Amino acid sequence: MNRLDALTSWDADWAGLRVVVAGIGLSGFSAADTLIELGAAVVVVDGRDTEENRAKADTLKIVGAREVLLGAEHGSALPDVGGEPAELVVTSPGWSPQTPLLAAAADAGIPLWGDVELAWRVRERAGRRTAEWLAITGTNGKTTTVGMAESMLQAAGLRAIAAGNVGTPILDAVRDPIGYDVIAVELSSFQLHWTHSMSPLASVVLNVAEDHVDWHGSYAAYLADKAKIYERTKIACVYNAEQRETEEMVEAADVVEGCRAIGFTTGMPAVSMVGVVERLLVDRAYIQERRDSAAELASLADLGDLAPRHQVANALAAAALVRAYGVEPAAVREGLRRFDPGSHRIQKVLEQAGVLWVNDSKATNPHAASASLASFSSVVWIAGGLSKGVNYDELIADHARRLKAVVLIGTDNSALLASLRRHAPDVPVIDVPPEETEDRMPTSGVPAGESVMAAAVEAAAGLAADGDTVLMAPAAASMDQFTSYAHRGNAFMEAVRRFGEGQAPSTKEQ
Ligand code: UMA
Repeated sequence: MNRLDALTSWDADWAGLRVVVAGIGLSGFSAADTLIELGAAVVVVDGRDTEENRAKADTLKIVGAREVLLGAEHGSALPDVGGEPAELVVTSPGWSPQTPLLAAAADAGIPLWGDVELAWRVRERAGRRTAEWLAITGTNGKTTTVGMAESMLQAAGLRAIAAGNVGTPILDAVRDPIGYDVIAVELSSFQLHWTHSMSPLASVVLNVAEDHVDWHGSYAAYLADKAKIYERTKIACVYNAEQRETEEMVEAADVVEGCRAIGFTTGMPAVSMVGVVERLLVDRAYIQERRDSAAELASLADLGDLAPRHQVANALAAAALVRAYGVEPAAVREGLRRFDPGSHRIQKVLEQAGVLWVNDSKATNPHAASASLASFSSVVWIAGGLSKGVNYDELIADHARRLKAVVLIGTDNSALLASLRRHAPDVPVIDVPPEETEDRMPTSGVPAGESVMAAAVEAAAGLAADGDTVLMAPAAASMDQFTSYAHRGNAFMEAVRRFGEGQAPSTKEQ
């Protein structure tokens, strides 16, 4: 038997296991720290030798890391651990399988896990409660749905937390000294790629659309990684009844015997689904009399005044997951009422001179941008960024009629521009030049996103008139000019506020 096969609890024999941890970001740091605590021999590698990474490296060395290797030169080969070959590599999700170090490990037959695999294996620990996992993935809506599930679980009086891709590394949740009853785990396709033995209580793929093609190599490979979430599910595989691909994933999954397929729909639910009837969110899945009745969970009003359709879908998916754990309808409603959708998602920033300014920095792919473009009729659209190899034709063709003008940001917006030329040739496009950003990034290490966004807002202001919406929903990731989508959203909101203040006196005079 392989030594790793026996490593299925915190109390297993991890001592001396030779592990290379790839990455010293959020997940890499938590993985290295955990493995050191378990007594493993750990070498950490990160391609960036920054002040922040050096500080983290010092901490890990103090607690007992064998070595921390920082700098681009270390990413190309797999290091030994204490002069001997590694027995395991634990990688951060951002590292693509093609990265030379990971490819070398795969070639040498060394097992590759992500932090989620490690977390799953150490979640049982003598004397501590073991949390059940509700696993959530999807191209869009993951963060909202884990937040809603967390809120519902807490409203039911359970000790629960949202963790994983949402921001709190899953290993931090698993190592919590008090422990949790349930963890709502947000999983990206990257994390799922490196997860092999997880067996969640319930799981969901909210929706699928093209994203992260560059990392996975193809859309089919991306879908295959998403589908892994359903494997070994114990109670409920939740699928999107309006997207057949997700149901097919459930059908193909190897689940624990007795596990059910539960659909969610924003329309009338069939048996074994949750859905909407006369403005009520209802359950026809978990009640005994589901053949001929439905239980009320909440009303659309509990989601706030203007909940768009995808938000209703997310609420239903979250409800289907927590109901699998046995959460009562009253807690589903209370959880939705308490839930704060957070910022950067179709967030109103300013309404001035008849122009509505909206921040949807969270729209990091065409699917998400499509949902927000669909909410407005005449749009000055701020878009562009890291496109991740996706195709924009469908998005532009679907929404060309709403576009009054487009302001492009991003260091390479050629894909977006080409689609605009093909499907919206009459829509004026203003390109915010990236040069200023490129000048400043390498030297200062701080993206000059603020100046790019200020220029974009200024350009949009010149194009928008009474009745228009200026929508910043980039359909691309942010990391070419910003540190994160939150940074991009904050830069937009700040620029809009400054613009609004500048305009305010003249507006009043009119
Ligand atoms: N690095 C390299 N070489 C590489 C890639 C990265 O050395 O080829 C190093 C970087 O220098 C950095 C570290 O690896 O120091 C970063 O690792 P990472 O990119 O995997 O990021 P973490 O800080 O570990 O954060 C990750 C998730 N990031 C990604 O998947 C890109 C976070 O999701 C998550 O919150 C966190 O783990 C905790 O679980 C963020 C994200 O953008 C929000 N996710 C993507 C998305 O939602 O679309 C998938």
